[in-house]
Amino acid sequence: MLATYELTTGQKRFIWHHLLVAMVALAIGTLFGPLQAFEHSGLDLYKYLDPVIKSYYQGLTLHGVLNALIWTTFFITGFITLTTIKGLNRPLSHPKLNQTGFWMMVVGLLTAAVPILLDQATVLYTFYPPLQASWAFYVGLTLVVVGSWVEGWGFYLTFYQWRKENPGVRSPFITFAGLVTMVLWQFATLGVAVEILTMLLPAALGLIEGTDPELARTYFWFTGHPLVYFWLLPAYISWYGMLPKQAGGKLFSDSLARLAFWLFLLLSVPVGFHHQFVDPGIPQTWKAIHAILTFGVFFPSMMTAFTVIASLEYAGRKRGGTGLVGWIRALPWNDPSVASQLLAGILFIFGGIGGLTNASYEVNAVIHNTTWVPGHFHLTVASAVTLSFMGISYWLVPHLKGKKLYSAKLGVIQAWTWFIGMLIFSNAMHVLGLLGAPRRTPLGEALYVPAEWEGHLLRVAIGGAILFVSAILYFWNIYKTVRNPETAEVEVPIAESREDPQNTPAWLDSWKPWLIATVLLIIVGYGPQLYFMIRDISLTSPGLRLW
Ligand code: HAS
Ligand code: CU
Repeated sequence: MLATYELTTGQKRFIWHHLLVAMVALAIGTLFGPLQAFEHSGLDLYKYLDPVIKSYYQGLTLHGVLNALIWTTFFITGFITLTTIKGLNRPLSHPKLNQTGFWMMVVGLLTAAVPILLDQATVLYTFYPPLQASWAFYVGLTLVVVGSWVEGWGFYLTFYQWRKENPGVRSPFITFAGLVTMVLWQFATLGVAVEILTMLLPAALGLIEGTDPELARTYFWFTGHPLVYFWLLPAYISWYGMLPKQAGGKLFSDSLARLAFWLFLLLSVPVGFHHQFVDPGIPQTWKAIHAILTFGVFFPSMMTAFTVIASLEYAGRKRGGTGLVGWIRALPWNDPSVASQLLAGILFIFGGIGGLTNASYEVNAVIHNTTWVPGHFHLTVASAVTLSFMGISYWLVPHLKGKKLYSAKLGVIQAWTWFIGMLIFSNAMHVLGLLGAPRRTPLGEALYVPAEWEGHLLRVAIGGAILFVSAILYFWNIYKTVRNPETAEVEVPIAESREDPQNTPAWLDSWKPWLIATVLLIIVGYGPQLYFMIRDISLTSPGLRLW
């Protein structure tokens, strides 16, 4: 189906507001990245920020919450608004509902921001009970999540309306994939919703004596793992559904693309115990089951690597590239959106290999709670995801604002500096992890660190500094684009599939069996263990403020 529907000014403004909040969050959140990196190398700039920012941990909380939770959630809901409207060729069926959801998210963000800035919520983005933040932090984050659900319901209703009018027609891929992402998120966030509403918030309000940290962690990682796919899948929507068009080719296989999305929905929840391999309260059998399922959810990413690279090869050869690698050179590397996403994909190959390492029980024991883990997630959420989102914004911001991108060249330089900075940073973090350096620790404070760490700690700082320069280039380019006097009509790039999507088997475009299977697998994967933990709950760990 051709995307003939043009977004109205109001719709563009609505999506832009999502992006604006996302980018402001990223801009503030990234400020703390280099501060942490420099701290590791012994240069503590935090002391100059006192009394505004009181500690390394307050900075780390801001960094994690703003970058991992806020930048992603706002960007993604905005992006899925676009893929819903553009794919279905129609406006949102209940725009007021979506607007309500958005404003709930904004109010939630502000509510959570106050205690974080006042140093009343220095509990990092994973909450870590029995650490206890101000109630406003939990209320605020709950509102962000519920607001995003409300936006999701708006997408479902729009899709439902389209489906009624178009029985038997394959749903457009970008819309389909956006909806799967939203459904995945709504399943995923049930864990953290229960954690906050039954434990953290009542404890923060003094209604209950304390929390049960083991159960709280289990709820958290119920959400925490699929959360990473909520971040990743919008990048995949672009890699499958847009990048091939930008590169001058077509999507290699519509069926494979849909199958990958279904497998993410099916498998991404019941794997959370791979974050709890060292938790004493989880029986070995359940750890083993989740480890096996983790290897299962690795497959749709392998399928993605295959399908996206095949689509790119098709594009590269069409552009005249020959030989084993000639097609790679023939890709439009001078397009900042394409370059960002290709480089994000390359970094993700290493992030994925690290993920598989983490998932292996024995090796996890070596790297758990070391700097290896932030090394891993900077290649994934901060590269595959964030660099792709930056790449998307190089066409999306011009599209929404009707402006010409200020500088394509600067965008390409930005993508490469992110790539190089991240290679240095994450490699150093991985190596340090293998050498035993703990994560979430102001290493610069340590009186003695092993001599063999020192060179790597310096590389952490160098990588962090390059990333900081890259972030400034990004925001400068976006700022100048928004203010650009030169206008331009920039299209949403939507890739055609090599085959007619109508030939994609109907079971790959049918929600019911996949939703039922997902619910069943969650019940099997979490039900028994949650049952025992809830039966034996002891809300006795008093809330702690260690900062
Ligand atoms: Fe992870 C910890 C396992 C993927 C994020 N992960 C984390 C944490 C975060 C995170 C934030 O099993 C830390 C949480 C905390 O604070 O404690 N992760 C995995 C596995 C995968 C994986 C098996 N993680 C991600 C993604 C993330 C993310 C994606 C964010 C977006 N992770 C773990 C485990 C832990 C963990 C354990 C706990 C560690 C511990 O002990 O605490 C897999 O899904 C990865 C599969 C990926 C691949 C790569 C495929 C490659 C592709 C690129 C193709 C290339 C292209 C470019 C298109 C198999 C698709 C072509 C270019 C040309 C030029 C041609
Ligand atoms: Cu995980």
